[in-house]
Amino acid sequence: ARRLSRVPHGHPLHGAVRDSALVRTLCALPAPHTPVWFMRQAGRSLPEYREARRGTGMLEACLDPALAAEITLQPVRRHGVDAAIFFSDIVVPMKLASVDVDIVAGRGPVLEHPVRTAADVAALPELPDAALDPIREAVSRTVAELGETPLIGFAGAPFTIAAYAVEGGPSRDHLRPRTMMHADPAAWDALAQWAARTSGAFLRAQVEAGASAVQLFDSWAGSLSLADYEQHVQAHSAQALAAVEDLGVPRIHFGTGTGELLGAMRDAGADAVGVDYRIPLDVASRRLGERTVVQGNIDPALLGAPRDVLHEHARDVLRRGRSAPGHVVNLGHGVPPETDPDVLSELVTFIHKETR
Ligand code: 1CP
Repeated sequence: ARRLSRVPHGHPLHGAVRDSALVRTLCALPAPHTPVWFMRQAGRSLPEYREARRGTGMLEACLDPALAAEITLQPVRRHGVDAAIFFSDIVVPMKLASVDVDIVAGRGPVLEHPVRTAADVAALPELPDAALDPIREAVSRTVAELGETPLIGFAGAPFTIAAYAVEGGPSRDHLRPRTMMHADPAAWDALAQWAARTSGAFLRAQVEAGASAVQLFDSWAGSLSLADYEQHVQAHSAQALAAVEDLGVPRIHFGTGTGELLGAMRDAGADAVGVDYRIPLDVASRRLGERTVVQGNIDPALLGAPRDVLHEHARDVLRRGRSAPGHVVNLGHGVPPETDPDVLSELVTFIHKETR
């Protein structure tokens, strides 16, 4: 809570958003109910999203401030979640830096020229500050509509960004970036530093324009050993998170398969750590210690189970979450595209009823 005093004058976090369940919980303060939001809540599971996106490419949609704001607001209106997450993508700052990246429907981010050598890394373009203007405008428009509901800004962590840059697209084991760390550590460091600067600037633009919390997504960090994480990744993630430290907003750090990395992810500079569905929250909280808030970790697979089975699972998640100094309910990973939106709305009501 002390950190909140650093939030700039005029920022929405000084108003009603400060008393929201999300912000209070992230600050380990008592809240009126347990807050809930869903990773990938803005996206393919909503018919109004598919309608809004019709005929518009993914990156084009991200760079259209009115459309990005509308898509960000859709799940808040429909589900009554306790936070909006800004509609964008982890590769948007790369695109704004003029890297040849596209998001291919049904596949994900693809680079025309993968970044494989020290020379490729040295040739990466810097992100000009003015290129972030469409992001600032989309965030301002969103926050103006959200009122008391906080907006979470986000960025990709350096390893996850580098995983796409080096592979040139989605991959399973992220072998190429993990090889680069050992084969050419200097090139790896330069690439991770570039990613940290670029993601850091993207985070900062969102907070300055009105986001009241941030989440750093290191979705693929779980493919790393703890030793590799500590030696080749942690300092770069810390640098990305440090880009918003002076702005005082709470910071969430998330990855999947990161049971062994939780303490190291906390130490990169997070107030809250996102936990996937593979380890129970009480176990995660024991690893994280008494000062770190946890976020998670309803198994997305259970969204397709009968309601009483989902409710029993959600009760168990709530029970285990009580061992942490604060608990933000989320899924263990993103909303599956085929999810029935009514299941999400009903789950929000259930979490609020159980915890009020
Ligand atoms: O609702 C929200 O969560 C906000 C929007 C959002 C966020 C936070 C999108 C929209 N992408 C992201 C982050 C993101 N992008 C992550 C981290 C979160 C996670 O682990 O899920 C990652 C890994 C990406 C990369 C990416 N972009 C993928 C994954 C590919 C892979 O390696 O498996 C995909 C499919 C995309 C495209 C994308 N981003 C977002 C949407 C709605 C889509 C689908 C676009 C479409 O085809 O219509």
